Order: sequence, then structure tokens, then C-alpha cells
Amino acid sequence: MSNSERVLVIASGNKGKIREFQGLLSALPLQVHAQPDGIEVQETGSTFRENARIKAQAVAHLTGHWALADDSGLSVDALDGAPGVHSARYAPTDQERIAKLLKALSDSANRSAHFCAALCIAMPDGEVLIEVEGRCEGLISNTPRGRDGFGYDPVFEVSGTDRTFAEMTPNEKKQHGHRGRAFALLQPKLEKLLGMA
Ligand code: ITT
Repeated sequence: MSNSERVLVIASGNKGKIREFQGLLSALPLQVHAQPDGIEVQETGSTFRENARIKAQAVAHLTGHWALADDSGLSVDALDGAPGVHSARYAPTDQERIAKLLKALSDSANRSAHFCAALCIAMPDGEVLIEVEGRCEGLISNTPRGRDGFGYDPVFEVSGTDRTFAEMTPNEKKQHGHRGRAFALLQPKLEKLLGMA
């Protein structure tokens, strides 16, 4: 198999993440596939890093291809780091998760928060090829703003900007965001593995 034919499966069922990764990976000589329907991996780890590894190894094993997983979440200082690794399970829908978060913070003056993304690429035999992490600091806004992105994007105002992720273009989110920052660390390692560097 030549490197230009290398398949990389995005080990995620989250459409927002998959869309971001398709953009991030578009310049690389890879066939990027979404994970097949029906795969459910239990996230039994207690850190983003552990959960990314669990998902990448499981999907690589099931598909027979290299798999890229992302475990990410929002940690809010005034809530002792919640929802953290439980960000996806904080409430049933994005809208309900945002409502629950704003209610939990109420009119708290401390609105500091950060997003983390742990990325892992694993091989079908379980070997981990790359692990990286990215982080983005910000504040939880009082009300949702913006129409782009996914998840908690409308209530996460990025430090040093006056905008939420949902008010940014994909390129701006790539530059400032936790996933884009993690990907900037992953990309040179992946290029080396693909024989490009
Ligand atoms: P997969 O495990 O299948 O990838 P998931 O949505 O369950 O999908 P996680 O367990 O990593 O993914 O949970 C991350 C949650 O954190 C995600 O569902 C969002 O609610 C939130 N999140 C992560 N990155 C985000 C981002 O860039 N913008 C907004 N919310 C984000």
C-alpha cells in the first residue's frame, strides 16, 4: 500500500468533531473515513488521554485501519472542573447541556473555563502511534452567542477575543481552539509517519 492510499478512520460518532477533522486532515495524503455506524465504545477512563486511547484502539481493531480518536471536554473552574470528561453526558442534548451549565453557574462572577482535547492515533494491533493534547482558555458567557460549531461553542468565549467559538469561522476555531492546537502538534508527527517529513 502506498502512503497516498493510507486509510485513517475518525473514531468518533460526533458529527461536529468529524467535520472539524475532515477540514484539519484535508491537506494530508490520506483517505479519511468516518467510523462505521453501530460502533459504541465505553469511555471507562478517568482522563481525556485515557479515553482517546481507548477509542482509537477499539476502532482501529474493529476496522483494521489506523484510527484517530479525540476525547475532549469543557472544565469550568467555579464547578470544580465539571463537566470535564463527562461533557458529552452532562445532559441529553447540546441545548440542554448549555442550559444546565448556565443554570449551574447562575450569576457567578468567576466564569473561567478551558477546553481540552486529547488526540490519539492507534494501529489495529493496539500500538499507539501518536498522542497529543491541546487546550484553550476562555470564559463562559452569560447567554449563548453565534450559530456555528457544535456542543458548548455558543457559550465559550475565547480568551483574548470577544467572541464565542460559535461566532468564529472554522479557520479561526482551528487557530484558537483546543482541537486545532492539538492537531498542530499531531500533524508533523503524522507527516513523519507518512514519510512526508
Ligand atoms: P465521540 O466520543 O464519539 O468522539 P462525544 O461527543 O461523546 O463523541 P467526547 O466523549 O469526547 O465526545 O465528549 C466531548 C464533549 O465535549 C462533546 O460532546 C461536546 O459536548 C464537548 N466538546 C468537545 N469539543 C468541543 C468543541 O470544540 N466545541 C464545543 N463542545 C465541545
